[in-house]
Amino acid sequence: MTRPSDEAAPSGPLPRFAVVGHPNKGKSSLVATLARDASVAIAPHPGTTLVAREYPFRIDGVPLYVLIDTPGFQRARAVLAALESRARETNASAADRPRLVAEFLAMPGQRERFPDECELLGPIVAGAGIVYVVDGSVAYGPQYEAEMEILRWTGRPSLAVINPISSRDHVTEWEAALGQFFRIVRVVDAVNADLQAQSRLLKAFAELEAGWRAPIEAALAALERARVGRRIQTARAIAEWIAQALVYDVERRIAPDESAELHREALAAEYHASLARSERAARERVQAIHGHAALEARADELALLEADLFAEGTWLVFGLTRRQLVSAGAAGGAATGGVIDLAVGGASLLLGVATGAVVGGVLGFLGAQRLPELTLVDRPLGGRLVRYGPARSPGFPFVLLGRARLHARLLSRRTHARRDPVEVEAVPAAALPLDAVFRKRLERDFARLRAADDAALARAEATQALADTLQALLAADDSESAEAT
Ligand SMILES: Nc1nc2c(ncn2[C@@H]2O[C@H](COP(=O)(O)OP(=O)(O)OP(=O)(O)O)[C@@H](O)[C@H]2O)c(=O)[nH]1
Ligand SMILES: [Mg+2]
Repeated sequence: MTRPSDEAAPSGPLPRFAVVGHPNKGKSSLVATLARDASVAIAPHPGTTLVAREYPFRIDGVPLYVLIDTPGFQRARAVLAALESRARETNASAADRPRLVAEFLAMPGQRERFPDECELLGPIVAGAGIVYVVDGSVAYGPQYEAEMEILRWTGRPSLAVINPISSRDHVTEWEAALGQFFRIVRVVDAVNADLQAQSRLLKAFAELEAGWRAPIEAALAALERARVGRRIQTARAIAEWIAQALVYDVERRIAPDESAELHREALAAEYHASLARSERAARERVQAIHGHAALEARADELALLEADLFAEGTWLVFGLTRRQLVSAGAAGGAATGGVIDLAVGGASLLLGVATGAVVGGVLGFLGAQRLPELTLVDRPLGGRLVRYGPARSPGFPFVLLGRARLHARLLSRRTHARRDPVEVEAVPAAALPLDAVFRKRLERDFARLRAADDAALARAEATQALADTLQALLAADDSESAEAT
């Protein structure tokens, strides 16, 4: 196990928490969420975790505490019976129980007889705190008592987490039962807990042992700093992408007598494909900022789906679900104009579904007359160019921003326990409001970027101005989502 070598790390041994319980109750999910580690093995079937494994929670490479993922109890009753008979034989008192558990684990042959119990009890006997995870959607039963009793015998500080996997139906019952074994009982959704819920749980961890308070408080502070850092980086990534897209064009040299029109189709295709690629790259950057770099493979599948939708002439319009789109064909041309006006006015944001392939669709629903123009450029030193772009529609950057903002919001809320693809579902316009102040500020930022065009310094400043606006907007989105939970 790596120990902090950095000066910023708290001194003394790191707090360690063994996450234990019955198989398939979300132990690994809780570890992945708290450690912000998407590499933790999670699967729908029991017996996924077979060995105890440490996941240090690190900020800037410095470990602040350690979570230990463990296999579920398999033979709790047999282990408890063995411990009890040993206690009777040796006339042991309650004070002897922690030692009896340690001796039990050390006895030859135990790893073969009780591999799971040895794995999960090992770290506890070695000094870890106990986090006992149960599923609040299934009924409490006495079979759990042997597990809790064994944990009590270790004498280690402990708390219980009720994870409501599919409902909260049995939470009250569990609270009554767990309250007899654990001083602290919390209800936490292991897969969907937001940062506030995670922080509350960490505060409970800090109460388990006096020496753990300071390091956990340091972890909490680091967590908040990291969140702000992610927001700054995300705003910057989106600003750079929009700055690039706003002035993007494609050019081709043509012969003096050639018609520019002949090149329209090829240039438009190149323009759309390139913009789609750069949107994809921007999304990957935002995903990496959130520690979700591995999501890209799954986004590919989505891209295919959307490319098909686009090929059929369907537009993914904000406010319509994918199913509605598929069944209804597409939003009609007339309706589209109306939606665009709303988007430009800021009353509603026009959003496609995730991934870059839809950029073509986005341009599509900006209306034909709003597509980038084809221009003929006579060059001073001779020769002619035909140019496609940049997109001058005032709605264009708002569409790009709306999509990026929704994507960023999904990522900032996404825990590392989730294994489903990112689905930028159609969200009601009201979910991503853009008030008049932000809209005006953004209009100014976009105008500045368009005016700056090739002037490097002006461009850099305008990009930073947009990043500052976006950071404030993302902060507002974050606090709004925190209030909603
Ligand atoms: N919807 C939802 N699913 C959950 C939640 N917690 C766990 N799951 C699902 O339940 C399954 C088991 O989760 P794991 O985290 O692998 O459970 P475990 O306790 O580590 O399981 P073992 O390692 O096999 O003992 C996975 O399919 C999870 O996605 C939850 O809070 N909500
Ligand atoms: Mg597991």
